[in-house]
Amino acid sequence: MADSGDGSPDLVIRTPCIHSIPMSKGRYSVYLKLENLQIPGSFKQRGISHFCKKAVKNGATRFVCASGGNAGLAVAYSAHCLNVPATIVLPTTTPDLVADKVRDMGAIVEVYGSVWNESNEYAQKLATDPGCVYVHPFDHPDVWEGHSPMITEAKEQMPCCPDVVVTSVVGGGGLLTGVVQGMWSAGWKDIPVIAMETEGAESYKKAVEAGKLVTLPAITSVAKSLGSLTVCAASLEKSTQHKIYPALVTDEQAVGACIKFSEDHRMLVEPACGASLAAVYSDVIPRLQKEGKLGNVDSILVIVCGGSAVTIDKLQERYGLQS
Ligand code: PLV
Repeated sequence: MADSGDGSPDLVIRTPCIHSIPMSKGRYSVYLKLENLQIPGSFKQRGISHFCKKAVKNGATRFVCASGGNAGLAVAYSAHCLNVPATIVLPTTTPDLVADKVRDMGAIVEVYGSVWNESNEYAQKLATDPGCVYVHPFDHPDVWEGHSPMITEAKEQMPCCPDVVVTSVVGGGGLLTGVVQGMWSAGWKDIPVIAMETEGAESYKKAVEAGKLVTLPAITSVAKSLGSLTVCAASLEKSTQHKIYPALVTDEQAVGACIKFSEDHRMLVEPACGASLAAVYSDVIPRLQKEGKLGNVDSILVIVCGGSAVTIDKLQERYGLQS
């Protein structure tokens, strides 16, 4: 494994940032930061591996994480590379496919709770032994710090500054927090962010509207990886410091965007990521322009956050939405 320059193994790929010709279609230039190409399948690898490396330096001998799936895969992969055992607690909604992938990476899987928040309470109880470190999938400064270089890399890779950055923030809001931190490091403080959620998982939009954290009664969207009932306080705070526009798409639009993306770019991503792609494939940008939130848009940077809970069959069945 390559060395990251400080003697520790390099667990993160410098992903490509490509100009999408099919998604641009002459309206605006769409650039895609392909975080789906991280080895465990999502952007989570950035923040989680950064957290895990620091924890090992500080004496961690075991990791425990509760995850909707993608954070668990990132912990399992990072732990494997760092030679540390890991236990991943998955909610019952996590598909077997993802549980198997976590096991393949050498981690122990425990299935507990119908929603991430319940799995998380259980994981925190497991992590009380000395040396055992609980890895939070989205609410930790090291996680945000690890996510942020995706933006500074994109700045080096793009021929121009984008007029807007699109990201699927939600779940816990860790990705959004890291993206905004990266934008500040890149000198992109004035560039707005569109924070995409699906209807039924809109814990961020609700929090921004209320000006305080809001706990949803349940996640009713198919975008289960976005499924934290409450976002982290840091992501809400960012909305007071940066132009962040929460926007919603339907499950149908998110799944439709995954299908279109597979045709346009020959890659499979989860509906959690489809929510961001749907910002381009559906009418989110003109809608925000009409509301006076966005000005002229010539170029867009979309964070393709990825996700492993997807198969060709699931996409063909449209995640059961038509039945
Ligand atoms: N996934 C979390 C859910 O936390 C997890 O445990 O894997 N896009 C994808 C593909 C994701 O998997 C997630 C979160 C997000 C976006 C949202 O990221 P966050 O949580 O940092 O806002 C409950």
